[in-house]
Amino acid sequence: MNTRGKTRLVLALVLLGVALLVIGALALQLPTATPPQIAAAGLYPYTPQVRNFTLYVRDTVLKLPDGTLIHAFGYTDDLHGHAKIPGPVLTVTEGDMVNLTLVNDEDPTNTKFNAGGDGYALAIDGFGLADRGPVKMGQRYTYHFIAARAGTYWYHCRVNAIQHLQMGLYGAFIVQSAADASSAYPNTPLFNKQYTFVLSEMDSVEHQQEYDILHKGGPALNWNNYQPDYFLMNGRAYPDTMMDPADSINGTLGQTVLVRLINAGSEVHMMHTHGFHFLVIGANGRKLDQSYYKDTLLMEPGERYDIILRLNQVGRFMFHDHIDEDATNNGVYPGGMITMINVNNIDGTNPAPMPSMNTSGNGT
Ligand SMILES: [Cu+2]
Repeated sequence: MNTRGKTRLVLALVLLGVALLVIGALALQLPTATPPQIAAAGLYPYTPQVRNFTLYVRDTVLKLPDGTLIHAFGYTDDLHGHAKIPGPVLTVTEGDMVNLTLVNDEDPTNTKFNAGGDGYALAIDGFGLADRGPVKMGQRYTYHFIAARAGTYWYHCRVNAIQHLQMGLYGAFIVQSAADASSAYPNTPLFNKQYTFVLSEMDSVEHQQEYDILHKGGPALNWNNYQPDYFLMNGRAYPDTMMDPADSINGTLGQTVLVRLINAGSEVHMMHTHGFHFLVIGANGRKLDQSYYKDTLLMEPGERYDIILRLNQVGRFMFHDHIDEDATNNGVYPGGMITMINVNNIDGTNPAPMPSMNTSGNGT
């Protein structure tokens, strides 16, 4: 082969290589199967749906029960809204094809805390989302994936994670069982109601320092000095956990309740029920081979547990983190990770008064 021939061959090989790279990149963008294909394959006793979600990153200010304000940022599904901390609960059914779009745009809220400079990227623990890399300012990216297995998952940012998770970039991702939406997994107890509790903590001093650095300049904050002083269930500290019925367990005698617990914080939490032992049926997005009873459950950062409560007695019972400092607001008890299990009679009455926290209510 003469020199020109060799040059042509090299050029052709380079072009072929580029073409393969492009095809490969496109293939990575595509879901592995479409819902009709999944349905045809008979993998799920359910016709999978296409589920579209969009998450924007926005500022917010958390107001704690003692009046402390914490600057934070997190996700919202509302283009013009403030962040929700935790982010919106995204619920799908096993087999669904999910299009989850992450948008990094100008925040219409006026505090401009989330500058968006480093970009954002989503991870869902338990799913291998395509590693898109940071979604930079002005960009959006849609993650495509099949919600292949029922379970309790969470999504969070994986760019500058130590700062971004502290700020509030996390939320619950729930995959309901395709076999029966009223059980978490095949052959686990049927439930009448389900709750999701996202646990996290915040260091109000470091949040203020981060906010000041952003607006006035200064050296980068060392988040390893993290000393949380507020402890949150679904973004609220007691007694604000009493404000929204979704943040406490409210049922009727005889009902069975599924509680999905997600530790989105950086510290361990020790969730404890008064009055009940609960059945642990799932951990970290999987059904346990052997369920077991507990009344105090250690949850390490990132862990999820699915627990079943059988409401077999009427009353009001505390449900709280048994690490006592986590049941405070800036060191003052009661606060933080405390909520209630309210079990009414079938006629809706409940003879039990709201317990005095200082005597721990209906026993410990
Ligand atoms: Cu207690």
